[in-house]
Amino acid sequence: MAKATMTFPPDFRWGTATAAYQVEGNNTNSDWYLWEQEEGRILEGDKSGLASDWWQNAEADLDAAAAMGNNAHRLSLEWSRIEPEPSVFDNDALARYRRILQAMHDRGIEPMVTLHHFSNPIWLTEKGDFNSRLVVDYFQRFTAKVVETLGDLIPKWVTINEPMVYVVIRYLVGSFPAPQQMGLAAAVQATRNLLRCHAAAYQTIKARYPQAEVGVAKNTPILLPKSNNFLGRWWVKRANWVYNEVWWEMLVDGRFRWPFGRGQVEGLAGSFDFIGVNYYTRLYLKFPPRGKLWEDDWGPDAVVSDGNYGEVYPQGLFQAIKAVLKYDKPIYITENGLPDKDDRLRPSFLITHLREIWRAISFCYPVMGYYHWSLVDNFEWDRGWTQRFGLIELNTETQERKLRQSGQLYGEICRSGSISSDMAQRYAPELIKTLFPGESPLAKS
Ligand code: IFM
Repeated sequence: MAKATMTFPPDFRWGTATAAYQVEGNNTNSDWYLWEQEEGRILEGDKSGLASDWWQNAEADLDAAAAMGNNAHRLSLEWSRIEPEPSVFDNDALARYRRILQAMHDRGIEPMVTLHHFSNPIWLTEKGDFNSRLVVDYFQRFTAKVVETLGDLIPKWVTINEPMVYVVIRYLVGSFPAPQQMGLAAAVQATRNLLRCHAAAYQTIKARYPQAEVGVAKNTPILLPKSNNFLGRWWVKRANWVYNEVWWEMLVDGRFRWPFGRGQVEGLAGSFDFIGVNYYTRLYLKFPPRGKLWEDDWGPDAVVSDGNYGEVYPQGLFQAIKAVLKYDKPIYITENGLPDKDDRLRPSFLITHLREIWRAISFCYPVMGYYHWSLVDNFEWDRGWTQRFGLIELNTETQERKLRQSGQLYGEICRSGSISSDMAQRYAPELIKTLFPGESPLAKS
């Protein structure tokens, strides 16, 4: 009997994603570096150190990505490395990024470049970072430099990574490097300036490279009420608007309204060519929230990843895709993954989440690519090295690598552009009964 196969379009982007601070190592001019030195900021006192040593040898992991059949990778540029002092640009750093981008092209890997992924130059935080309007000119100047020196190698751009995560964790929760001001007013101001930065970067890139595709990678959790009553549902609807929806609405019409405040943002209307969806999990919200933004007991039946990071909920990816269809833009899954040191869940996670994308594509939803978070274990911000997201396992002491089983599976998927029941049988046999019922050993032939 022919094996059942879910086939993806031939031009589908099969990728992985990383961020500069998390993989490069020794980013000593970043606000995260200072934060790491403070006691109690990073779980178990971990330090990023050499991280995954990309500054010296990104090429080794790019070789592994190419061997896996990847044709795309999302990486970020470290602003604090490129511009360690205001308007002083490091040409050696730019040259190194050029070599990394070229190495990707040489391996048939299309770069998607993120300009801001959580980390800032220390000098920027001293000037008030995203609370200060000055940041817009600084970010525009940084973007212009990148466009001028590296733009010819960058077909796809993400201006800002997970703006709402950044605002909530940095300005309200406080487990990211503390800005000079925290609290709601600071968060609103930072959001407005992030939008201005995005708009300035979008216009700067497009002025020089009109064909470049520019978007934002937006973290998109599925939000549900802890108690399914009127107030619970009302609260989730509000939270969903504030956290998930209004960002894209503001990019459509250019009008600021997060979660209140008014006014047009220059250059913002229509400033996105694609939607980047970062999807990890679903979250339950309680009303009233009582100091906790979301609940972290996922329920007795939930499958939960390492460190109670989140529930494995593949259907949420389909829901997240569906929620952004109304913007009528190409969609990239710019991040999706889980911390799973022993690779206990990742093989089935990959199959079940990619199946949701396959389902979306079969409904003609415009999902153009998938960037798994992450290619290699990397420094997971305030959770340090305690959470391992890589398809490649990293020994931080020796920098030795080992492809996890899930990496082998992802390789088979990327190289064939498909998921077959045979792969499920070998890597996640527990899925056969539900995903390929006709091929269960118990089914009659
Ligand atoms: O590691 C992070 C990444 O920097 C942003 N999105 C979520 C990932 C996993 O937590």
